[in-house]
Amino acid sequence: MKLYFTPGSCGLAAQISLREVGASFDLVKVDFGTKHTVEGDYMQVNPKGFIPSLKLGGGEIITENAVILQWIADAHPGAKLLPPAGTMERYRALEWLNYVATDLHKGMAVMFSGFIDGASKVRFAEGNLAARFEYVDAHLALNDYVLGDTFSAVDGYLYNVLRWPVRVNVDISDYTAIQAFMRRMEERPSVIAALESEGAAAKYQP
Ligand SMILES: N[C@@H](CCC(=O)N[C@@H](CS)C(=O)NCC(=O)O)C(=O)O
Repeated sequence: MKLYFTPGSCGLAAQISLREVGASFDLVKVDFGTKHTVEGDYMQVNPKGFIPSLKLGGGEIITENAVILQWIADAHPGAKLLPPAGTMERYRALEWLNYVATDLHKGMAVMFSGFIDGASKVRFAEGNLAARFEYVDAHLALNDYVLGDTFSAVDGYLYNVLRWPVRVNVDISDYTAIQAFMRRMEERPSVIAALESEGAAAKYQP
């Protein structure tokens, strides 16, 4: 199995889950600018040009973070990374996965965009993102992990995305439940190893 990723971006979530289930995988680094890897043209792997992609042993390629995370969970049911398919708990987990993928991940992507000027980004952060962080913070004030008491695939994705605000000058240091969540996540061997493999700072700095 191969995980195509770029350090510091949204491939961290899949890597955390792969490590949580004890999967054996290789990391293939994608150059954002050239869309190339050591193997050649990344567009042949994922014509959308996005990371992450997960290439399975049989050659099938899965794209889209929220789908990759579901595949990892479903292929390793013993790890209980997501509730079983068909249950109401699974739909609750999917609500969160979708929220992280759309409102948070793609919301944060606005802040990295080269097409949007600085003043617009500030307005967007204050007028849109702040409410998303407040919602997550209020939820985490009542729950150690997104789905309750135990870690799930959603947590790795949320952790991944919440490492980004500081990089775009969005201050989330006052969200105390989010800060506690980040520290909790950084105690997990999967997170420590994934950060190390990306050459990322081991600790999230608010
Ligand atoms: N819909 C995709 C989006 C993934 C995505 O936005 N990936 C970003 C990194 S976090 C990317 O590959 N950006 C490359 C680029 O914009 O050139 C998913 O949910 O997996």
